[in-house]
Amino acid sequence: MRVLPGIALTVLLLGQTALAKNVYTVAEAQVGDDGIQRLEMIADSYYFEPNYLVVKVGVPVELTITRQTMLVPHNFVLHAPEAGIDVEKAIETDGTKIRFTPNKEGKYPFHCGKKLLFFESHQEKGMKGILDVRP
Ligand SMILES: [Cu+2]
Repeated sequence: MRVLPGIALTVLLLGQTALAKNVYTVAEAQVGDDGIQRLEMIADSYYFEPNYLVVKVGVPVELTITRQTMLVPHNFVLHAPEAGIDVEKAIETDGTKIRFTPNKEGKYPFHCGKKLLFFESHQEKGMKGILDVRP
């Protein structure tokens, strides 16, 4: 009977490894009638979904991120001042809106900056993604 907890732990670890793989889910923003391109993203433990966001350069972006976890805090960090983006904001369960206008094409990584004590950071667990600014 003492083997069983070991098996359960192994399955759990395998599950976390699978989540941490670099698998991208792509979402491309659509520009609304008001000239704003909108995207929605979920923040869960420990990933963003979608995690590859495609936006147009020079058009205001409104990104709504919703946290799926009640107890685990998450945030959104994207420092790309060269592209006019410099964001570090806590993500709430009722949806946090992040607004910026990307002014330079390129691929800019974002991540969750949270970390609990001596554990791996959320970013190391797979909580990261790419903002792809296109013409
Ligand atoms: Cu996080």
